[in-house]
Order: sequence, then structure tokens, then C-alpha cells
Amino acid sequence: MARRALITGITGQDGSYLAEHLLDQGYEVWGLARGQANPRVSRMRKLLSDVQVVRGDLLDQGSLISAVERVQPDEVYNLGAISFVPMSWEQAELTAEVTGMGVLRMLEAIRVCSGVSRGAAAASGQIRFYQASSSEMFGQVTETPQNERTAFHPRSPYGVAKAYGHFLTQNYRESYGMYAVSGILFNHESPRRGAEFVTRKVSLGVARIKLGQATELRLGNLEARRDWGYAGDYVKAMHLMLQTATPEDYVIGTGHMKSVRELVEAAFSAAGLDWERYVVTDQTLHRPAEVDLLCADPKKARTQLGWEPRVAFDELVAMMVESDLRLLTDGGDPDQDSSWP
Ligand code: NDP
Ligand code: GDR
Repeated sequence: MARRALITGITGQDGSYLAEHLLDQGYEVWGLARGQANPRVSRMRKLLSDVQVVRGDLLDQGSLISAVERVQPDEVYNLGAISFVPMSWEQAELTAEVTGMGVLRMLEAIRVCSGVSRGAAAASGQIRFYQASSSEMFGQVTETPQNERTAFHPRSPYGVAKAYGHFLTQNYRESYGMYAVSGILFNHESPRRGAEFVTRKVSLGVARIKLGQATELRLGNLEARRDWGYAGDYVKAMHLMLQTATPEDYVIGTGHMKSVRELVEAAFSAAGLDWERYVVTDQTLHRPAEVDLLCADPKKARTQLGWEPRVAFDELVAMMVESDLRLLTDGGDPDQDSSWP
């Protein structure tokens, strides 16, 4: 029988790539979708027609229990979150509820539905749980690169909420013997990335300027440095993490860091443009507390999971710029259509 996976956050960037990967692996894939008339759910249904939809919300414990009871999954991937860091200052409580407490609710749904009690030994055939942890938990780093043992110092309500979910996942593993793991993923991008994140904001900005639809691109801190990889590579690591004999946490990233300035240079040059003529820095886009640099040490994932990133930074940036040029040339609306698949 096909293995069954339940994905929260199915309408997001990672949800789409993970669903495609699991379908390729022969899984029956279910996506948890929220809202009464969520347009992203209809879009997802059109593009991922083999994914079955179950209704539920990370804010609603009962809905998660019903979803797990209905789907009877072998694996649960908890990707649902408020994931845009600046929004977490504006709606800190909601971020704590969705991105933090949502993890508790999903773990409880699995625990209750599988009849797991305190001190029980890990049972075979139990539901395996993946939590989408984040490099934002490292925040203000004291060592670089960061690995699975690096201390956390989150710098946003989002990072704090992710740290709660991370420790809780570890705690359910230790308290109940549940197969629960966290992937500490560094930034990963694609043509399906939300337009609010810097890589996509830049690739769309470049495409608009190239096509004469805009004359400038306003950005915040150009000096921040990140370890950027390709989302299609990273979802494979999520799946691999749930296939190991013992549940453990893993850092996933490329091990290479670039600044926002270097990202901008690469994106404009992919379209044959000089970035200095178009980029305007805007103080209002700076964050109350910035994460200056993040760089992964993915050695554990390489040696224990055999995972390697395939798409390099320049290739990723060119892929995103080309995709947005195509999207806009075809008259697409990035806010409505995005550019996926
Ligand atoms: P997206 O922002 O693209 O997707 C977020 C998803 O969460 C959407 O499907 C959204 O659904 C869903 N969601 C929001 N609120 C709720 C809720 N109350 N109940 C259920 N679902 C909800 O994120 P990504 O795909 O980029 O990231 C996936 C996960 O990985 C997130 O948890 C993110 O924090 C984490 N992460 C991402 C990294 C990255 O670089 N992309 C790096 C490290 C971690 P809807 O359409 O209904 O709004
Ligand atoms: P991040 O991604 O906060 O790292 O979180 P984002 O792309 O938003 O920012 C990266 C860096 O770019 C700087 N920056 C700007 N960012 C945005 N969005 N818009 C701008 O105009 C701009 N100018 C400069 C930011 O200050 C920051 O330093 C992402 C999300 O996917 C999280 O959910 C995930 O957990 C982490 O990656 C790992």
C-alpha cells in the first residue's frame, strides 16, 4: 500500500515542492488547507491535482485531530506558519499562535490519535512528524558556520516562535518516544517563493525594470548575509529525515553565504542590467533587530542522510529572474498566479 503523507502549509512554496517529491516517490499526499474561500487552495488544487485536501487550521486543535483521524498518515510534515519575519513584529501574538502553538496542537493531534502516553516506548508503525525549524532561531550568532549544537539567540517574534516549536518537538520525542524531528533549514528560494521575501522581490523587480514596468527597486539592509539554496533540493532533505532508524535533528543549507548586495548584483547582471542605476535603499525596510549573517554547516546531513544541495547560488538567481521575465511577458500577475509550477 502507498505510504500516506499529510502536509500542513500545502499552499506555500515548500508545500508544493514537497508534495511533488512525495508523489514522485509513490506517496498518497494530503494537504491541510485553511479558510472558507482561500484562493491559494483553488490554485493549489489546479496545479497539484493529485493532492487530496483536508480542511484544518493550526489555530484549531479539534480540526487537526479530525484531519489526522481522517487521513491516518504515516508521515506528517508541519510546514504551516506565518513565515514572513517582518510580519511577526506587527502580529506577534498571531505568530506565536500559528508558528509556535500550532506545533503543539499538531503534536497533540498525533499523540491523541495514536494513543501515545507518557513514558511509552517508541512504537513501530507510529506516525512520523517533521517540524519546519529555521536558521532564524540562531539569530545573533556567536559561532559560524552554525550546526545542530549551535546556541539559539532569536531576533524576532518569528524566531522565538520557531524556537518554541523546535524545543517542543524535541520534548515530545523525549517525553513520549514519538518519532519527531526538526529540520533546521536555512533560506531556500525558487520561482514559487512569495513576493515579500527578498530574493523574489529582487527577481520580480529586475524583471519589471527590464520590461519597462518599473524604474527602481526599493530595498532595506543590503549588508545582511544569508545562506541561500534551492527549495526543490531542500524538500528532499525533509523526506530523508523521516526515513532514518532513529529520529534526529539536522541543519540543511549550502555552507556558502552571500550578502543581499551580492544577490542584487547577480540578479541585475542576469538580465544584463547595472544594479546601481536602479536600487534605492529605504530605511523604513530595515528591521527592528536584524540577523546579520547566517551560514550552515550541513556536514551531519551530508554524512548521515547523503543529502547534497544541487543548485548553486548564481544558477538559482538566474532561474528566478528568467522565470519572472517569462511570467510578466505572458501577462501573469505575480500576486495572483505566482509562477508555479
Ligand atoms: P510559505 O509562507 O510559502 O507558506 C506558509 C504556509 O503556511 C502557507 O501554506 C499558509 O497557508 C500556511 N498557514 C499559514 N497560517 C496557517 C494556519 N493558521 N493554519 C494552517 N496553515 C497556515 O512558507 P515556506 O513554504 O517558504 O516555508 C514552509 C515552512 O518552513 C514554514 O514553516 C517556514 O517558517 C519554514 N521555513 C522556511 C524557510 C524558507 O527559507 N523558505 C527556511 C526555514 C524554515 P495559506 O495559503 O492558507 O496562508
Ligand atoms: P528571512 O528572509 O527574513 O531571512 O526569512 P527575507 O528574504 O525576508 O530577508 C532576508 C534578508 O534580506 C534583507 N532585506 C530584505 N528583506 C525583505 N524581505 N525585503 C527587503 O526589501 C529587504 N531588503 C533587505 C532582510 O533584512 C534580511 O536580512 C526567511 C523566511 O523564509 C523564514 O520563514 C525562514 O525561517 C528564514 O528565511 C530562514
